[in-house]
Amino acid sequence: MLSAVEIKSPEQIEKMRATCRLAAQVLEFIRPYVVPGVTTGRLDELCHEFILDHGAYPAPLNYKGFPRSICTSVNDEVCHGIPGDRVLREGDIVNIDITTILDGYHGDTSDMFFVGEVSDEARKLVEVTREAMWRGIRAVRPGARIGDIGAAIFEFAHGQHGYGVVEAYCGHGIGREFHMPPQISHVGQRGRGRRLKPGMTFTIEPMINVGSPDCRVLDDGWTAVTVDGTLSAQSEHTVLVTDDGVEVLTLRSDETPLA
Ligand code: EYL
Ligand code: CO
Ligand code: CO
Repeated sequence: MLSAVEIKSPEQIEKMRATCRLAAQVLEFIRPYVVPGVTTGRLDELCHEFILDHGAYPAPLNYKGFPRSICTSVNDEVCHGIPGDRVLREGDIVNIDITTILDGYHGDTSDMFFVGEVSDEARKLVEVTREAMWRGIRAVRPGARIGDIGAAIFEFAHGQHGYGVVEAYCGHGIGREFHMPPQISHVGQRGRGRRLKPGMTFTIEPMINVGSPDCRVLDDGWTAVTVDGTLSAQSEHTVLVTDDGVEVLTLRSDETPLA
């Protein structure tokens, strides 16, 4: 049976706005540090400190045993890359995924970063991935269905660009818990799934591969990579269903909302 999706009260929504604003600020803060020669472990330390300095806690740390405070997923890594001694090199692309806990509420957002100059293939993948996420976000409004989100993402990323859309990992409801109902597939079918209602909060976080959509988990037990070694990209926002559409709770100042 499908478990209920929580409808946030106005007070809860204010707390979601605050934690999501902080998560967005972490991504803005870390950008200048993502340069050739930095280690993913250093990026983790910097984000960890920034989050604690703002009175919050990093949700991934010890979540199901995850050993670090952020996820850093490089090149063919799809998600859940563990920060460590890996040195970022010119031409790499890296996803940095931040989840804050502030006043008991979670805010979850990620984006791609270019390390120096990157290939045209990498740049195009990242641009299509961001636009796929925005198309999913623009499908959110009261009365729409969850399947409409993944349909918009899939039709653009696979239908128009031929990329693989990862099915193994989904967006998720979020609030007092990191992961709550509903699951948001990025390969949805229009008109399917439950209806969206004002006060729902969830993430949209498509992972898009140049080649096959299939993933495998490395021997470290966490890092998901593409089975065929092709590049993968992801971007993620936490959103609120409003009375007349959608509010992007993790929106950054460098982004154009819903253009
Ligand atoms: C930790 C737990 C296996 C995250 C998300 C960090 C990794 C691998 C078990 C989902 C699931 C982030 O929503 C997420 N990111 O947007 N696990 C996650 N972990 C982890
Ligand atoms: Co995330
Ligand atoms: Co998430």
